[in-house]
Amino acid sequence: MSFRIPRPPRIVPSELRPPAFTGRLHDARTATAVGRWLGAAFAVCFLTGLISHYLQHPPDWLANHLPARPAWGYRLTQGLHVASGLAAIALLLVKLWTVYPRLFVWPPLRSVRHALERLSVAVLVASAVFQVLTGLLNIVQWYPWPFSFVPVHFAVAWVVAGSILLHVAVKAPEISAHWSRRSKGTLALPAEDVSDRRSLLLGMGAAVGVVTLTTVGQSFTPLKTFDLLAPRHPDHGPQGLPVNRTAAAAGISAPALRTWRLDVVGPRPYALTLDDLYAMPPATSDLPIACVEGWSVQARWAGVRVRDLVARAGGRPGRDAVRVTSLEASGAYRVMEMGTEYVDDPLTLLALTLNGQQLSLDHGFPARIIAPNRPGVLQTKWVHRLEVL
Ligand SMILES: Nc1nc2c(c(=O)[nH]1)N[C@H]1C(S)=C(S)[C@@H](COP(=O)(O)O)O[C@H]1N2
Ligand SMILES: [Mo]
Repeated sequence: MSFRIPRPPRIVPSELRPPAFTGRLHDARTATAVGRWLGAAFAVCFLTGLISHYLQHPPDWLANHLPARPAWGYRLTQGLHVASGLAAIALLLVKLWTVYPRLFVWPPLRSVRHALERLSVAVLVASAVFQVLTGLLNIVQWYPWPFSFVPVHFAVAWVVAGSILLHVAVKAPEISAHWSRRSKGTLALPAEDVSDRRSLLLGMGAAVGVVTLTTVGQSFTPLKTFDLLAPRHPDHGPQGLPVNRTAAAAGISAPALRTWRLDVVGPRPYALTLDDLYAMPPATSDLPIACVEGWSVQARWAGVRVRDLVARAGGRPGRDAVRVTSLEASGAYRVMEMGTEYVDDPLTLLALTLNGQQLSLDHGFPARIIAPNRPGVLQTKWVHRLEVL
């Protein structure tokens, strides 16, 4: 028996070079075909995100012009925001796989222009990954970071949008050359790649389809049977409706409610007991709760119109905004302001019942706000004070 000790390979600089990636589908045509879908998903996500942001945090000049209709508007746009964001995760993975060999180009920096281009791609990849990841963790309400989600997610959205625009501008010649199935002037793309590319795109479509089908039922109730992966199910919760923040989490206890009064502050302030509220002209609204985290459910609410309460305090519905305060001791959603369009809308209620039953403690007993076309975070529960502004 003879042993031969293998000699260590001689390391010369040229052997430090990364592999040449002869693997298929790392070409510009595939990157373009995948990138189009990813771009579309990010565009929908960005626009619906802006809508959500400005409905939730309107600048002063906008607050009294936000439209209360269509009543289902926020339900649709936020459902799309979360669905397109989830789809973008699958699309982004495929896109990164398609282009990753470029991470190893040699020499790594050829010129100032090349360095800038690589830097812009680094910003794009980092911000896009950050954005879909923080969004995903937000819908499961897990915040393993020291910053507050909303302002950071909003700011990074602009970074993603800007770097996509820059990327598309830099790559415009390549994108246009590879836009159609028959890439212009690139005889180099092997014919056998066509069917592989089709398979890759079909696989990508299937992945997006599965992700969407197993989550979209959280907001699109006809598909709720397939809602297996979304954090919330539209039917699971007291009174057939999910609860985001429970009374216990908000520190609302039965003793505090025993002395409950609704204070309405305005030119002619007054206070009402729950019996007084039940004695007022009742109104009913069929409206969804549409959470920023993507789930939404339609329900039947009954109570007193906010505009009637405001008018009785000497406020002018259609002219005056309202500040709503919850019994909750602390918490980001304890105080909410409502622009004139919402105050004036006949669908906007101080709700006392949900689907025909008195509100449960977790849904905001004794009284909560329900208004059309507004994020769930502004549908304040355990209301004890309305202030005409
Ligand atoms: N006072 C108060 N109201 C609140 C909240 C809160 O944390 N505090 N959470 C809001 C959020 S994020 C949503 S989505 C809705 C959910 O209402 P539900 O629990 O009745 O479904 O309540 C809103 N009202
Ligand atoms: Mo929410």
